[in-house]
Amino acid sequence: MKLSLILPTLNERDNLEVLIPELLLTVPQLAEILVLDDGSTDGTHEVVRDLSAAEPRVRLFVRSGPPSLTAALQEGILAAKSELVGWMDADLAMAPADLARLVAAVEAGADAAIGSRFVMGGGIKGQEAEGFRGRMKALKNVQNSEDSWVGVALSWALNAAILPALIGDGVHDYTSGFVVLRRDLAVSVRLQGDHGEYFIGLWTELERRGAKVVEVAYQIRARQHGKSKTASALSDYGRRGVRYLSAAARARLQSLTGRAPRASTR
Ligand SMILES: Nc1nc2c(ncn2[C@@H]2O[C@H](COP(=O)(O)OP(=O)(O)OP(=O)(O)O)[C@@H](O)[C@H]2O)c(=O)[nH]1
Ligand SMILES: [Mg+2]
Repeated sequence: MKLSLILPTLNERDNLEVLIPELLLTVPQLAEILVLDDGSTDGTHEVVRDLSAAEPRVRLFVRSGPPSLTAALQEGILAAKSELVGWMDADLAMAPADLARLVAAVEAGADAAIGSRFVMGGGIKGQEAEGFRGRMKALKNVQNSEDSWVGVALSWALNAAILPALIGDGVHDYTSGFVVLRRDLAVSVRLQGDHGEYFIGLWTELERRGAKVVEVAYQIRARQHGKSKTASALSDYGRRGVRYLSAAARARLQSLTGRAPRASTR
């Protein structure tokens, strides 16, 4: 099966120079790489244009309008041409070999394969050993990267405790952001939100429709080049936290109303 891969970018020059050649070498199903950029000023455009001159599978989309990870992904889904569509961060957080494992899971019969940090064999940034102690140690390890341990700890708490309590059982990586799915399915779901919270609405909607969703364990890697676009100040974490909680509440409501019998119009 052929794959259209979306890479959302905001100042990821150094990462793309490594990531795109590695993807092309590692994932034979890759029919196209769509780079959806939001006003990068670090030379990201030049790097992608150079790569696309030598490799027509690489396409650059320069977005206009307010920067938004969710809007960039939505635009990429609509532009994708292959039977499968997928996306991953462009900051080398996800390994190309793991993308190949997601593609294999869909080829084996799933409608969607989600990369999961929270199933056996997966890991959060900096994690070297399984279990609670392994995750605590990860918070220390991540301090040698461009990622903040506070962000990693919040993401862990969200996925392991807060979102399961609000939404109930489902996939284990509620905010994964690493997925391969059938394009017809992707096109039919509207992504909602601004940043990572869109993912909650995506997988809950897939499950509500009865799609076969599988989780594939992977170890996320800490950022080594470029700056994180997620929160750096405490107030930002608060703002983003509210968005995640609203997305969870919306998903919960939709699943409840979706299962309720329709009111009779007679
Ligand atoms: N097009 C576009 N891409 C974005 C935007 N914000 C972030 N990205 C990209 O989305 C991916 C994820 O962004 P990161 O800054 O790594 O944020 P994150 O992975 O959610 O969280 P951390 O890695 O924990 O900071 C990266 O490839 C970014 O370049 C945006 O507004 N527009
Ligand atoms: Mg990242």
